[in-house]
Amino acid sequence: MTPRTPTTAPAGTATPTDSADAAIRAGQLRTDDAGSRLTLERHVRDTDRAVALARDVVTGLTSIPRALPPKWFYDATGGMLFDEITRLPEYYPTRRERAILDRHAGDIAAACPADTLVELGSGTSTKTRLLLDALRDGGSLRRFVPFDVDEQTLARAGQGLLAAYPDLTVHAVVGDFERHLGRLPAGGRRLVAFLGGTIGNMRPAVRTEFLRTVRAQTAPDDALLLGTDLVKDPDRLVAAYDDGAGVTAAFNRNVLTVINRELGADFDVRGFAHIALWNAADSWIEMRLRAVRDQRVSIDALALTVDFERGEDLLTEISAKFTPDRLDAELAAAGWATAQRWTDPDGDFAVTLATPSSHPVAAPI
Ligand code: SAH
Ligand code: AVI
Repeated sequence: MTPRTPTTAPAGTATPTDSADAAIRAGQLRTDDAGSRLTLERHVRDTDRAVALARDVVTGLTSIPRALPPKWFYDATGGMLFDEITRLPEYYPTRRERAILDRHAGDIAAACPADTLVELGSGTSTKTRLLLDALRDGGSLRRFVPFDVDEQTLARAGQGLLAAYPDLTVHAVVGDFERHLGRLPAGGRRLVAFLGGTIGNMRPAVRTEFLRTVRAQTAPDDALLLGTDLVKDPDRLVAAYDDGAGVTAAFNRNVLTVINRELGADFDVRGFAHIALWNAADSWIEMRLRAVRDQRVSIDALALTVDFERGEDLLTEISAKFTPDRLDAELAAAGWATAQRWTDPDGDFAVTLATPSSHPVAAPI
C-alpha cells in the first residue's frame, strides 16, 4: 500500500460525496455520519500493518525455506496488477467464475435470498455485481459488506457501487482474514461470498481455521458461496501463473517493492526471477522468486541483513487446486454442508453454495 496518513478513528464512516475519496485517503472518516450509505470500518491501521509486515518479513526471510504470506502483494500497484492478471489470456479462473455467476446468480439468489451480501477478499468487486444484481432483482438486497486488506481498492470499489446501486448501503471493512473475521457486521440474512479462488492461497490448516471462523458466526439461514479453481492439466496451470506478457512476474516481484518502501529494504527487484511450478504432491501452484546471483539485502527498519545464494528461492504464494470431493471434505470438517455446486462447461472452476451443517465442527481432516 501507499504510505498513509494516520487515521483519526479506528473505524469510520464516509459520506458518498466527491470528497469521500480524499477523506478516505486522509483518514478523516468518522463514525457519526448518520445517513451515509458508505461506511468504511478500519481494523488494519498503519501501525498494525507495519508491525505485521515486519514480523512476517523477519520470520519469512530467516526461515528455511524462505517464504512470505501472499497478502503483501496487495498494495495499490499489486491490486492493479492483479486486475490486469484477470484479463490475461492465460489466466482463465476469473473468466470461468464470471461465466458461472453469469449463468447461475439467479439460482444463488433464489437459494439464499439474503439482504446482506458479504464479500471476503473483495478486491474490485467486479464479478460481485452479478450477485448484487440477482439479489436486487429478487427484492432481498439491502446491504453490501466488502472485506479486504487493501484499503484503497476497497474504498474505490465501494464508491463505484454506490453510484451503480442507488438503494444499496455499503459497509466496507478493512481487515485481515487471519485477525478480523469476527468483526464482520451481524444482522439480517447473510450470503458470504469468497470468490476468485482466494481460499487456495491459504495452507490447508489455515483454510480450515478460516472456514470454521466464518461458520462460527453464521446464522442457520446464512450461506457461504465459495469460488475454487479445480485440478487440471499442469501445463495450463503453470501458464496461468507465468504469462507471456510478464504481468504475473511483475505482481510477484511487487512484494519486494513493498518491503523496500515500507521497511527501508534494498532488494534489487530485477535480481529475482519469477518462478511458477506445479506441486503435484500438495496439489498447488507455487510462485517463487529465485535469486539470479548471490546477493545481500539490508532491511533498515529491522536492522536485518539477509544473504541470498544464486538459485535460492523465496516462496511468495501457493494457489491450491481442488477436486469436488476434497472441497466437500474440507467444508464438512469446518461445519459446512455442500448445498449446490456449479462448474463451467470445461470443468475448470467451481462455485459452491454451502450451508451451516448441524454438526458445527467435525474432526480435522
Ligand atoms: N475476490 C476478487 C479479488 C481476488 S484477489 C476476485 O475474485 O477477483 C485477492 C484479494 O484478497 C485482494 O483484494 C487482496 O487484497 C485480498 N486479501 C489477500 N490476503 C488477505 C488477507 N489476509 N485479509 C484480507 N484480504 C486479503
Ligand atoms: C487471488 N488469487 C486467487 C490469485 C490466484 O490465482 O491464486 C492470485 C494470483 N497469483 C498469481 N496470479 C494470480
